[in-house]
Parts: sequence; structure tokens; C-alpha cells
Amino acid sequence: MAAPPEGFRYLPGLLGPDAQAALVAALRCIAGEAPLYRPAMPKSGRPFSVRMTNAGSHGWYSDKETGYGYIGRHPGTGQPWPAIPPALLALWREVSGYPADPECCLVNVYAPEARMGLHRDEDEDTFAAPVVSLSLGDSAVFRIGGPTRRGPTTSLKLHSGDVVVLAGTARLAYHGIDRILGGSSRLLPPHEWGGGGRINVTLRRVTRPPEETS
Ligand code: MD6
Ligand code: FE
Repeated sequence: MAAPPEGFRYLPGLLGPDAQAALVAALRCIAGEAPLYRPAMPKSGRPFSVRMTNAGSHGWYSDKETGYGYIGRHPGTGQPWPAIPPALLALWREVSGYPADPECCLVNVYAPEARMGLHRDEDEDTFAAPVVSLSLGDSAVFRIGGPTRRGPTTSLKLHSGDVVVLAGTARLAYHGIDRILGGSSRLLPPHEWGGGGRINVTLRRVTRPPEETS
């Protein structure tokens, strides 16, 4: 175990039950327009256990050929991504401390068996903006380390309504989801999201805005 890096903020229960339910409804609309897809690892083509979709001008995507990165349209429908819901823009303005709005709202959908390996969010053109993350549905074991994959890590449980901010040094820290505590929440209707589970929303700035002074 190690203390979480500088710039890591954990805001437990920032969103109450009504706000969580309203966001699930907004995410249902997004997934209706921009269907969930399963990204694949660069080179190996190994599929992720997590399904994803996006809102905003930039959507995060990965497949065998293109690798990790952002695209302006849904890979299946070819349509632009839906708009980021106003409640999520409000959350970003409240907690990010950053002068420009996010461009990507990545929606990660975890079935109870899904996981996310240790990674850094490093596909953006600016790291001065934090990444703001919101958990909905089942609780999950989140692990965060430091700037190298091998260093010591700290684990904490993220529950529905919790918000995590990765800013400063933590912005480029390795992190991942070790496991989902299946059945720990009743927020997500099981028939709709493929087995209940968990939704994680991350808000990111992708391009460097004029407001960002060097
Ligand atoms: C998750 N979260 O909570 C995965 N990335 O399902 C992330 O990968 C993440 O929570 C950047 C910043 C905060 C995060
Ligand atoms: Fe991440």
C-alpha cells in the first residue's frame, strides 16, 4: 500500500440517489443513439471485458488496427456522438477547477465479471485538465498507483454516486478496476445494461484550449 498520489481527490457520495437515477436516464438515451461497443487491444485485438460508448465532440476508441485514441463519430453508426448531458457539464464545472469544458464523456459499462487492467489516461493532448470520474450502480474495487506500472498501489471501493478526480501528479498515475461487487446496488435495471453491474463515466478534455495558459 502507498498513499494515493498528489492530486487524487475522492468525493464519496457527491451525487445523491435522485441525481444518480436522472443520470442513468440520460445515459440510456446516449446508449440508444450511440450503441455500446466492445473495444479491442491494439495489436493483439484482444477484446475488452468492458463495453463503452461516448458523448461529446471526441469519443475514446480502440481496436487492433487503430490503437487507442479519439474519434469524432461512432464506429458503428458513423454518426457524431451525442451531446454531453448538462448535469455532467455541471459536475465538471463544480469539481474540475479547469477553465474549459470537457470534450469527451466516456461511458464504461461493466458486467459483474468485467475488469479494467492498470492503465494511464494518456491519449489526450493536455494533461493540465483533470479527469473527473463518476461511479453508478454496483460498487467496484479501484486501484491507483504512481507514474510507473510496477510501483506500490492503494485500493479503495467506489460506490454509486462517488466522484474521483485525477489532477496534478495523479493525472498520469496508473489505475484500474480489480473487480465489481456484483449485486451491491439496485440502481441499474439488470435487463437493460447486460446483467446489472456498474457504469463509470469519465469526463476529459482532449485538446488544449486557448484558455489554458502555458
Ligand atoms: C472505472 N476509471 O472507474 C475506470 N480514469 O471504471 C478510470 O479508468 C479512470 O476513474 C481516469 C480517471 C479516473 C478514473
Ligand atoms: Fe482511466
